[in-house]
Amino acid sequence: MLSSQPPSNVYGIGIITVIVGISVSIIFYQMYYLPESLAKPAVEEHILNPVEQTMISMISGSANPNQQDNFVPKLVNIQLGIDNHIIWINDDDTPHTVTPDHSVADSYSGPFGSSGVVKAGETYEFLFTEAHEIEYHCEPHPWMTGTLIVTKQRF
Ligand SMILES: [Cu+2]
Repeated sequence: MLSSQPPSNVYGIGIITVIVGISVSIIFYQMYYLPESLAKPAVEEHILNPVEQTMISMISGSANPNQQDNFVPKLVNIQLGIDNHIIWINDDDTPHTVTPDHSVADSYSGPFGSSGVVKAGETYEFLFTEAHEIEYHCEPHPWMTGTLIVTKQRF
């Protein structure tokens, strides 16, 4: 009778394998899958890939406090799903920043503002996925200011 059954340690190895397998699955789910799915909210495809880009130029001479224009256009109305991908381009010969007056974050794209300076000829990009009203400036040249008003698409 006994000889027809596999030795009991085969069952032991089988059970341990199953337990290890389940444990690894649970750990993977908690450490990788859950944070990934919680980190970024679901955003509609047309907001992630808007039809247009909005360009804002830091025009030549922006570092001069006597010059009236710097961020051009200064006030920008943005509609989600239309032109909510914003690109600042430094057309000046001096490094500038895009810095919010009060720190603000988009729940999909994260904190708003250039992490350092935007050098001459370089760009800073940001994708807005929710409504915001943001006043921003340039850190080294605080007279350089701009306003963004991001709203939901109007039909
Ligand atoms: Cu500046």
